[in-house]
Amino acid sequence: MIKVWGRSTSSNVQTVMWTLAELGLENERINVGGAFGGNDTADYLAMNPHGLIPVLQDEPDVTLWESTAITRYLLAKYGDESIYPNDPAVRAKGDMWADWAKGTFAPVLMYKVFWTLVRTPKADRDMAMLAESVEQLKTLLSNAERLLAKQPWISGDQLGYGDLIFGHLLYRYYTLPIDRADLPALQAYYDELTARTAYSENVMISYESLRVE
Ligand SMILES: N[C@@H](CCC(=O)N[C@@H](CS)C(=O)NCC(=O)O)C(=O)O
Repeated sequence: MIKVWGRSTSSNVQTVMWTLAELGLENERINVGGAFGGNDTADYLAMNPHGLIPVLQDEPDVTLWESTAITRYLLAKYGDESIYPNDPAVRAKGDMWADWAKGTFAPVLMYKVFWTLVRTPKADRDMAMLAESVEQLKTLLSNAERLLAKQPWISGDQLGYGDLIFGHLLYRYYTLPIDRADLPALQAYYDELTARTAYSENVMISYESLRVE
């Protein structure tokens, strides 16, 4: 059976768990990382030399780290044409937004806004950087808004790789106490995501246990 190593509160673990659920793949998740620890043992480092979560093991001998690489592996091995198109030009449309989500949007949302509001003691918060980052999110998401006004999913006509890498971040975006731009297509897209059991069960997970006051 497929095994995932990583705590459920990790957004990178959530990408993998959501993908597994969309593909209907049975799996076992082992709590590792954060308060659970266990990601600095020799056995764990043999699976991921960086000591980070998630790690995915698929029988007989596939061991992978990096959530995006894991997601692509799962889609390529177990997905069909609708979730991971064979046509390179069609696939690349979802890839572009996935790379943008991971490389441009997530660093601002996760490392600046989420980290400041949830994982930094109040006394140490850089409020000027936070305000600037919240404004930056409005600009970044207005680009996603224009796409979603034209098509139902980030990847195109069907939920795909771009959605899995971008969409899981929206739970944190919409639940953090920040000022948000009025983006109706993005809001409708998020509503569609939250109506999916695969998303609600694997992504909409409280991050209160990570909070530092
Ligand atoms: N680029 C990596 C990032 C992995 C990463 O930074 N994981 C965090 C959790 S989201 C981690 O392992 N933190 C240490 C811990 O939880 O103990 C990926 O996408 O998988």
